Amino acid sequence: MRPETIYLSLGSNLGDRSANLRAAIDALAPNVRVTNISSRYETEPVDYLDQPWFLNCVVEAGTSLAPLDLLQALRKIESQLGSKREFAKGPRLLDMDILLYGNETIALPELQIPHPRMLQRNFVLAPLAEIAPSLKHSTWQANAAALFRASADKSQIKKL
Ligand code: GSY
Repeated sequence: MRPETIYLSLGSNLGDRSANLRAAIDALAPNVRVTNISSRYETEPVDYLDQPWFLNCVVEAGTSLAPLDLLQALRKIESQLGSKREFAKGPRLLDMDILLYGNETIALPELQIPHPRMLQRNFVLAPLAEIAPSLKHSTWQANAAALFRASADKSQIKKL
């Protein structure tokens, strides 16, 4: 199977956040071949506000894993690195989400692609626009750079 280009969102707001992101990126090999990594962004929490700020980045990669196998691989990395979801939307050592899988649209109970909230989140749009400004999924009205410029999200982000 020809590798698909994928985009992943990584976030951490517990422990050594920078080391957590680095360890997660390293753990993606060999099934996920990383081709580009955005800057790290210090980001204000969204959804559940009473928690520490996150360190976020976006990774571009190639993979021959099928979407659900990729999801399983990401959940395994999260758990191997010691990340536990104490409660939904709460603090976590590591969170990895599939944003895009080629130009596919997937609507399964356990996996929706494009990620359903990605266009409402500066912590995703800013790093994505940084590494793939011209990227445009067929369901989007504009490319990543324009979507970030038009973002209605007021949460703060700082590029490091
Ligand atoms: O959805 C991923 C986990 N998460 C984040 C995040 O990664 N960054 C920011 N800024 N807020 C978040 N809220 C949740 S939940």
